[in-house]
Amino acid sequence: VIVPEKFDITNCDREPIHIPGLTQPHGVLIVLQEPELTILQASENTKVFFSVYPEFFIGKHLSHLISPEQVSIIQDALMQENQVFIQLLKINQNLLTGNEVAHQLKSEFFLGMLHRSGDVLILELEAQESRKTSDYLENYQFLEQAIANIRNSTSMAELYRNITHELKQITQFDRVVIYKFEADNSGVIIAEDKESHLDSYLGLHYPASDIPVQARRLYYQKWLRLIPDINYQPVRLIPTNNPLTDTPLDLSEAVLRSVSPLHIEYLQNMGVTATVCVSLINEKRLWGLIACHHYTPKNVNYEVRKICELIGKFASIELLNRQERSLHSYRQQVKLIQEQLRQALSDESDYIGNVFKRNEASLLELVQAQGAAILLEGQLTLLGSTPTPTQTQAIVNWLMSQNAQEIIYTDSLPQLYAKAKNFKDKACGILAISIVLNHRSYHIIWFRPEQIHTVNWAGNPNKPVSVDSDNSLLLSPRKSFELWKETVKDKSLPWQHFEIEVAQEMKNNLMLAALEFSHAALKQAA
Ligand code: BLA
Repeated sequence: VIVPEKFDITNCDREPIHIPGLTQPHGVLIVLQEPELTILQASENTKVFFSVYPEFFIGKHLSHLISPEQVSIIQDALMQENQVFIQLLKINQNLLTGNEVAHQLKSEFFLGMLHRSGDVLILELEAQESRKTSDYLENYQFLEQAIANIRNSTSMAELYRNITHELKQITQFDRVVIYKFEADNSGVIIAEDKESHLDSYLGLHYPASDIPVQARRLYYQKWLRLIPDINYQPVRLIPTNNPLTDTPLDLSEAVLRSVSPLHIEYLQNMGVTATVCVSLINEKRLWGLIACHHYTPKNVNYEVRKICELIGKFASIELLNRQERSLHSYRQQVKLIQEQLRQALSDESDYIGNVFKRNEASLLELVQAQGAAILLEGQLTLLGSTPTPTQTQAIVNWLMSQNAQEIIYTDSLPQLYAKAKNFKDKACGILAISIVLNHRSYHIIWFRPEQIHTVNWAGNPNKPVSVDSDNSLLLSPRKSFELWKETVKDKSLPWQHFEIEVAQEMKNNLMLAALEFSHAALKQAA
């Protein structure tokens, strides 16, 4: 007997969330074998929706459940694409005569959604109030306006705000946030639209473990997830495994996939009752999520979900475009600054340290540093937020003892050089270029503070939930925040690849400065 693995806070990245063997109860899931359309499995709640137990029709043809006309609609749909929207499936009333009658049906009309999973076909049915479909034109107009608003945003901040605003408008949820993944897969809330009585989450950070790796992988594949009521009773699949292969059913693409209980507990601790989450995908990576929260049960229908998904897809493209544009303009800006510095250095007759001092903002901006030190033959110039001169000199000595490579950078100086713990609020990350010319050394060192000191506490991380007993809150934003603080301890924001390239280029300028400097010194000596 294989004892199933229990998943908790220590091993949640191993939970196979794509094969829970369970569904959410707000619809019916039916597994079909192609091409005959024999029913292989079904969610147990067919009893609730159709007044029949799955055992009654498993192994039989789909036409035992729905009318032959509807079966042929499905067959036609299968000729076209994997994911097809089928309207208004009507349950075959013949099935019910004799035992329970038609008025026992939870609904007469269903929306059918089809997709393939491995070798089987999954048909998901959602009860509809009527035969009426939604107003196409109204949806189209909303979408057109939403896309225009997103597109016309004049800054990144406005773009993020507009995305949350549009999702809030269409879902009517209490809170919508954008959760952006950092390079280390931790996350930060960078935009929010919410009901005014709610506390803000803006600026809050969470560790990578809050959205484990297999979940991130799944969300890269599937654009939207939905939990209309987190206090749901999961529904079993009958039978649990595909009877032909005895393998679990992959529900990655299923709307009704039952969600990890660990995530449910987290949402409970946050006080959230319903969620919709849309992925933001940046070329080859899950860039972020648009997370919508509601504090009472709330479902969103197929059309709204499709609109959310489309906004997510459009926003993803827009984000990518703008990122490329801003990288491009950063590169232009860097070129300009480099040129200015070069000019200034070659024109100046006075001490070069002063040149850098006059151009302090430019020098720091080059690599997004908070401070810098320039050391030319023992003369030290400090710019912005830096350690003391003595501490800086000690860093330089340490750098020189490192067999002075061309360029040294780290986002955790305290790990390499223990004394840095004392000034990590100024210099936790360093990026250093050094030149040794005629036995003299020249250095530029950029500093970044420990990350925790750069966080802008717009929200209150100590109070996102009102419950106070700590044990029950192992899975909660507060614990997460503590964990995140641990993971970024002794760390600055990492140096980006292109920033290191910029430093490399700056080395040429430093070389120029060093040459000038030694010429001037020679002249003075003569
Ligand atoms: C999933 N966790 C998620 C998701 C979010 C968060 C947004 C994705 C849900 C979706 O797309 O449908 C986390 N939600 C947050 C955070 C905020 C928020 C940080 O609103 C802040 C405002 N979660 C944990 C821990 C574990 C964990 C410690 O915090 C594991 C021990 C697990 N989270 C976990 C799992 C999933 C998840 C397994 C996947 C749920 C699923 O799709 O089945």
